[in-house]
Amino acid sequence: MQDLDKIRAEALASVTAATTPEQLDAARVAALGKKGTISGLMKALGAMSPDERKAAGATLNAVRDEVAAALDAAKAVLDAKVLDARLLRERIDVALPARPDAQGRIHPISQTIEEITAIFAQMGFTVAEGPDIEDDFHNFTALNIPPEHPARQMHDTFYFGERPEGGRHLLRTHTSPVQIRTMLSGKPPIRVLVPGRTYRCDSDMTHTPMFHQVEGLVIDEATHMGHLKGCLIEFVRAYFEVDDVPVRFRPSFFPFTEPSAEVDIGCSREGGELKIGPGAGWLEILGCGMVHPNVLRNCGIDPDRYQGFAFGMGVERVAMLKYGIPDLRTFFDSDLRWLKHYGFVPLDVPTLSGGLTR
Ligand code: 2U9
Repeated sequence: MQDLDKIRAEALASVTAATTPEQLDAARVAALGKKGTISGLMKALGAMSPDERKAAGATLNAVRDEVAAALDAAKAVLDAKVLDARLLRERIDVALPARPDAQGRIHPISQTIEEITAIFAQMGFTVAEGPDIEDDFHNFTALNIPPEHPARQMHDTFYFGERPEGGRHLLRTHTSPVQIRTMLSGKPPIRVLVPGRTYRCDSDMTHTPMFHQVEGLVIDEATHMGHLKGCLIEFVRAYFEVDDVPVRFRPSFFPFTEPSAEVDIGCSREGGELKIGPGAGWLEILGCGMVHPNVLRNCGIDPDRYQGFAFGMGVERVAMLKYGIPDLRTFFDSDLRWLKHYGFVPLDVPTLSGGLTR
């Protein structure tokens, strides 16, 4: 028992001396671990007579419990210390402004899509998205653009290689395949807005191989050209934030709409500065029309019961007009100075009530 007193004293001393979780763990292993001092005495009990073992065993158990309790108490104290130090180290001032040195801005393309979406959401449209890689059916055939139609050449399509089962995938040349998918998978009434990337093999001052479109589609039993005009006039006023902006619908042609129109808005160019609103000039900003009966039929919708309208616009174009961005290609230069000039502060999300542009 001389031994036990010494072992007990040493174990308790090393528990008291431990100032880190690692030292405390070492003290635990040294006393209570498999090869620890107290565990060693426990093993020795086996060699004793039953009476000796009973007495020594009780004392030994008491010492083991005492050391274990001391270890637990010291661990609680050390854990609390470690936590305090960590909380102090990781302290943040929640009253500070968010990321004061943030370099990035919301890209004008993202901002413009948000603004357009906010306006049409107010009118009851929901947003639909689809794949960038499409097939011939969804990008052309279903849209009343048959195989030899000149529109296929006009679209300057990026094609992938021939598939073993025939046919080639392509990068969608407009977001219209998403409306096709919407009509194929659901039933009217339909009111969807489709923003997204589109691709055409074309690159010059006014074209980039990748650009963005927002298209819309409305299908119901009694939807007519008056709804189309009202909807787009309302959009133009809200988007350009000009109440008296003149809007004109000019007859046009698209294979997927009949009749079709292009939408111009009024502008003035006084002193070389372009201003949207009443004036002598016109700017084309949208294409639209009543959905062609063939397109409805291709999507399993009965054109004798349903009709609807569709429209499409280039996001870069309407962003350039609204924000006075002169050069299309700068959108995709990833130039931080450009982004600081034309970009938008994060968290200033456009809403119709809070203002589109702040
Ligand atoms: C379906 C049926 C009809 C979408 C439309 C236009 C007119 C249009 C251009 C604007 C500038 C493309 O980015 S741009 O070059 N778009 O003029 N888009 S009607 O018509 C549809 C779409 C889907 C099922």
